[in-house]
Amino acid sequence: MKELRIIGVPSDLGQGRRGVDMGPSAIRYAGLSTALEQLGYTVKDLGNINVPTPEMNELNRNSKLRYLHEVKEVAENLSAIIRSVTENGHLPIVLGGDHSIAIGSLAGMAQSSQNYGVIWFDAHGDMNTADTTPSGNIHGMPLAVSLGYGDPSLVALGGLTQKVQAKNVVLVGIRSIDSDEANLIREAGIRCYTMAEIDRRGMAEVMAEAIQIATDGTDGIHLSLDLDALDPMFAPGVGTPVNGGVTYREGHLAMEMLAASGALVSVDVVEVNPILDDGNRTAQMAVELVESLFGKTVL
Ligand code: HAR
Ligand code: MN
Ligand code: MN
Ligand code: MN
Repeated sequence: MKELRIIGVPSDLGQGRRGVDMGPSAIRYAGLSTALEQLGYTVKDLGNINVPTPEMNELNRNSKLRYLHEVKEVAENLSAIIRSVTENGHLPIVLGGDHSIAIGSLAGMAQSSQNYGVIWFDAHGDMNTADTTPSGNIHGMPLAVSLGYGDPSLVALGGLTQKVQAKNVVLVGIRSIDSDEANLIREAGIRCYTMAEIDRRGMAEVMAEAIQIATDGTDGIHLSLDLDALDPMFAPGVGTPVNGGVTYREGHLAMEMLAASGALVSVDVVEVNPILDDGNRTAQMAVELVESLFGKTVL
């Protein structure tokens, strides 16, 4: 089995509420490395990449896309690390930070000439562009950027303008989409499994299809796991909670099915905000989900 590499990206530049920069610490504190070692993996934690804090007053917080320049630099740095991790044959686990960091994860995976699909596990579509964003927050845009839509400097990051093919991308857990964002999801042609569809068909059927789509003609799956996909009952420590989310067992079932697929090539764990949490529950939930993702079973 592949060795695992943990990379922390303490960014809160892509969204509006402070504290998500402490996500990597909270997830480490919840015991991520030890849990993975107990499953038999060799794990190396590469530490955090350097991220400017919003208090640094030379930052251009007034651009239409908030902290555009800094978000781009962070994504560039992350993409280079991802690339070296995968080229050494290891599997990257990226700890956020807000979801804007996935721009760097997907750019890094694309640069290492990996032909991969994406499962975007989220309450939100993250398919806004500069034209459709209601907030200017880049964490609402990373999937659009990775598909080639939006700010040209973000889209161009890492050379290739498209980091993944729309036909291999699925959204799972969706229940909050802005109206113009919905148009782009349709136009791009990505499969969107809303909570309503999960309710009706069940998570098992939905994930079986999602894995099929993400592996069709690819070498593996990148999972971008936004903790706000989970119902706030199980993951209260996130900046943009939305009721009616994925339950504890549905979340684990999804991760267990991904583990069984053997197709996982990389993962982001994002949007954990310990300041908004109840104790460290959301980071603990993240660690438990990652355990299932890497093969933890009862027997
Ligand atoms: N759609 C809204 C926006 O673009 C809210 C996005 C919230 N995003 C996340 N990531 N928490 O999924 O501003
Ligand atoms: Mn600079
Ligand atoms: Mn997200
Ligand atoms: Mn979200």
